[in-house]
Amino acid sequence: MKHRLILFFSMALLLSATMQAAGKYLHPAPQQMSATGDSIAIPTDYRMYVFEEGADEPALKLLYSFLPYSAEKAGFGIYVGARGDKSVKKFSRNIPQKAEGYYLKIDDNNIVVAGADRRGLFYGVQTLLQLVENGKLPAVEITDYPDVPYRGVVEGFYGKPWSHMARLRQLEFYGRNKMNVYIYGPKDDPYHRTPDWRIPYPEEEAERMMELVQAATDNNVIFYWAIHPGQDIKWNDEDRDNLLQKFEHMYQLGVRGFAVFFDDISGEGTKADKQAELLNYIDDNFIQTKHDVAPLIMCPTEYNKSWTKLEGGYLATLGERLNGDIHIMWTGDKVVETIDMETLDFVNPLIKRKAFIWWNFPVSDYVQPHLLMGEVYGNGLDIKDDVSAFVSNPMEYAEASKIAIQSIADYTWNMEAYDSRESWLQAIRDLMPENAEYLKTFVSHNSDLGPNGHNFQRMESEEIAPALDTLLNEFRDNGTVNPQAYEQVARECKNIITASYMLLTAEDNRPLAEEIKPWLRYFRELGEYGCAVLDMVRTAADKDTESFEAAYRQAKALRTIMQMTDDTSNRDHRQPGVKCGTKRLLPAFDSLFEIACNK
Ligand code: LOG
Repeated sequence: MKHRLILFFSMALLLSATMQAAGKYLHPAPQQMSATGDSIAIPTDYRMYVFEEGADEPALKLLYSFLPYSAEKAGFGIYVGARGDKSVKKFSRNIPQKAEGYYLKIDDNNIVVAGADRRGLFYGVQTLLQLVENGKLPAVEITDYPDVPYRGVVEGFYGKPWSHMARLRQLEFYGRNKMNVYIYGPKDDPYHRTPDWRIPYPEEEAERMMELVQAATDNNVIFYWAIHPGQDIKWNDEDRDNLLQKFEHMYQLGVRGFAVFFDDISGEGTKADKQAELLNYIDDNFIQTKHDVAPLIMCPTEYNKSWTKLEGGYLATLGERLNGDIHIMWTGDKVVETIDMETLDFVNPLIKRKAFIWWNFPVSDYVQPHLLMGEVYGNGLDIKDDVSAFVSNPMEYAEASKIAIQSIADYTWNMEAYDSRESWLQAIRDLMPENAEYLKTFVSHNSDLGPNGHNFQRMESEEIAPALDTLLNEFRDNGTVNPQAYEQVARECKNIITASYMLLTAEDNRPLAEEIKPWLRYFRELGEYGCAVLDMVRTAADKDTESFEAAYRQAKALRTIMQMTDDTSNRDHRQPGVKCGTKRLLPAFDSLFEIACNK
């Protein structure tokens, strides 16, 4: 009995340790996962049962990049396929009845990756790769599928469109994070919008477009190309054919997903009945006749609740007239707002379908001096059955946007398991594995938007905020310095300085370091300013006039330098400049400066 108990407990310990090992690397979190025993060494001698030898299939390419060799007579079996394939027939009962789902099992004798469809298989292989740790694989059984059918990104911001390289990096990143759509629609691409939407891309751009489509295919992402014709479209046959010709040109380049955006326009183009007529025509005569094209997506002119004029009947007209298979985008109660059941209860009955969420985060085109790299929180965890899609509109800084995008991937895959903080920390580690601590310091103070027209706010500098408050209050009220709070703030200022130069020279993600360079400079100056202000506080409390004078002059000089950096960096924007730590750090330092001067 005693032995059995010991055995039982050690088994239980073992299992929970394996669970942790398995869970640690898995994001998005799988719907169901159980550890079934000890880990196994990655097999070197195995027989691969593949659905189609040599098939040009992303899931197989990914698998072969990791397990290239197959022995005819080996005992260990690797079964790979999707529902209906002979290779995984034995496991068909285990495959979830959900689009893009998969069943994954690893034990002493077999590895099974069985998808509900080809994309599900690809996701199963992605999970398998994520499970690898130090040449081992945990024994697990996973049944997994996404909560939201379409998950991804709409490159739909104003400002400098992403570079070709940035987009290629994004598409690979979406594949790894189980996102399945990328919608191309940068406002500042002239061929996307008025007046050049009618004109085909020049050769060089067309070639790049083809490369993007290929990269999307390799990563199992649907590449959508969006057109934005509303500001000058004429509701006549000529412009209808112009639009179809442009779509045909994009189809020839390999595009198999199409969208039409009518946001941010005025005049004739905003008419719901005309928009619906055009879209149905495109749907009937292009999307449906091609047979290999994804469902049409449209962005309405009234794309959020605050802009909806119910009496005008705009959304109701779209809801009634648009073909049932056309998706309608929605940004929520406002242009920029988190998404909850209430906004869906408002819009879904009007448009007579589930809204396709265009989430305006972390887009920063209306607060360009700020980087939005904080936690992704505030969206309802109960909306999975009421949306057809959830895509993020990012910042023009592609790498910096990945923190939010990764969390949106986690959220849209498995809402119930979503933990904004854990997801954020994991995204930081993934983005800069060797400098994660420094990056965390940086992004902790780069998340709020400052005052803005959409009145959207995010938390910032949460960890240091209590110490800042204590220091400030005691110094203001009693002229005393709280030693613990002082120590904590002083340490944070040093961390800020260290983080800024470590990130400036970081090699584990050069594109990110380049994007955030102006902010890193300002960030270091902010840390230095904080140190000088703390010196002022300490010397003022000690009534050490001479040292106070020196600290005061330094702090003042540093504040001037910060202003100079703000005034000269990041100029090519409608709202130029750089800002960091505007929610808590900078106001606290400025207040301490003022109070110290008056002591
Ligand atoms: C634009 C979008 C822009 C975003 C944030 C939509 C549907 N359209 O107000 O291009 O990036 O807001 O500024 C928008 O959101 N208009």
